[in-house]
Amino acid sequence: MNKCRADILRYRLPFRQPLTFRRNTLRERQGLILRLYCSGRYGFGEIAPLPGFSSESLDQAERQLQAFCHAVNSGQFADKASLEGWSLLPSVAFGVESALWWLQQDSWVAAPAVAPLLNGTRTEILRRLEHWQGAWPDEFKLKTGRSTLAYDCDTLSQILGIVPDFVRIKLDSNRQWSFAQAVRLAGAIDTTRVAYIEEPTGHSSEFSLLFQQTGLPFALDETVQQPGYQFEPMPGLAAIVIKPTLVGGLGRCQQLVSAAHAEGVRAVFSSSYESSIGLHILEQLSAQWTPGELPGLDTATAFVEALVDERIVAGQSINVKPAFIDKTY
Ligand code: OSB
Ligand code: MG
Repeated sequence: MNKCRADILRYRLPFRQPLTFRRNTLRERQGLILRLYCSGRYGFGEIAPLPGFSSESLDQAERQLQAFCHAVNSGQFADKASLEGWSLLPSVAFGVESALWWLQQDSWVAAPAVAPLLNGTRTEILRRLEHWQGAWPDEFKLKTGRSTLAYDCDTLSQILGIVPDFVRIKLDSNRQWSFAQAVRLAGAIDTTRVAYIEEPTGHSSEFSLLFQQTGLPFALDETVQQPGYQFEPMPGLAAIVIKPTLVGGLGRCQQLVSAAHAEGVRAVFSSSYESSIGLHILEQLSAQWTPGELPGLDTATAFVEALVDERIVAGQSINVKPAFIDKTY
């Protein structure tokens, strides 16, 4: 890595509508793009801690990324092994490791199909499904736990009345229900049409009990993003959701994928509302490491515009739209 250069671009990307991530309402997403240039090739990474979900702030991540860039630019960064002593923050580990991984990629595989997010009001969701054009995806994702239980059950059954029989729904409660509410939800819906429910109640120790009592399979999301999480099979565990910006480095993500697959559990990559550069990396990781899986990457439409319009070519540089550049250094 002797002749490498590293620089940073800080972006601000407005959302179409303000989004709330656990008590944090955001009008725009802010993040950093790391650009590495080594032996005539470019590699990119994205570092964008998500307020409410990431433990580190953007400023903390920026300081650590600047130290990394300084090490690269002053020739003190020999190779990937030099990262060992760094104890990088999760978002920085993801950004740095993916930029190094990007440098090794000669071409891209086809982008995966994603599980479309059913967001907006119930009327908007149903109208969208009634006018669905073309092929149906195997799975959709629906957030629950934001309204009453009865309302959520009703929305789900109306959705199931429109989509073909083979389509299954991923539910996501973000730990909103009590155990008793989750049992009632499972009793009121056709659980065979539900692929799984992410984090149904406040305590992950309850999820298997919920499955044993109701047959409703679950997925771990928030649990997986916690620092010390170690994969272990659990009764009813259908999938682990991997958000690399929150989990950290690619090595750790790959270990989680292998550990889950070894036990026949799905591993599903999911976004933390990264820009189109981060999303491109997540699509590639999903297509390459979990082929055939429908990742949770239907988040690009949350933004007014994409950070990048042009096709992303392996090894080549990327023109970020100037309107969204806060600063470069
Ligand atoms: O609850 O899964 C979540 C994005 C950021 C933070 C939390 C979540 C999400 C998503 C991403 O839902 C989209 C998806 O997984 O389909
Ligand atoms: Mg989730």
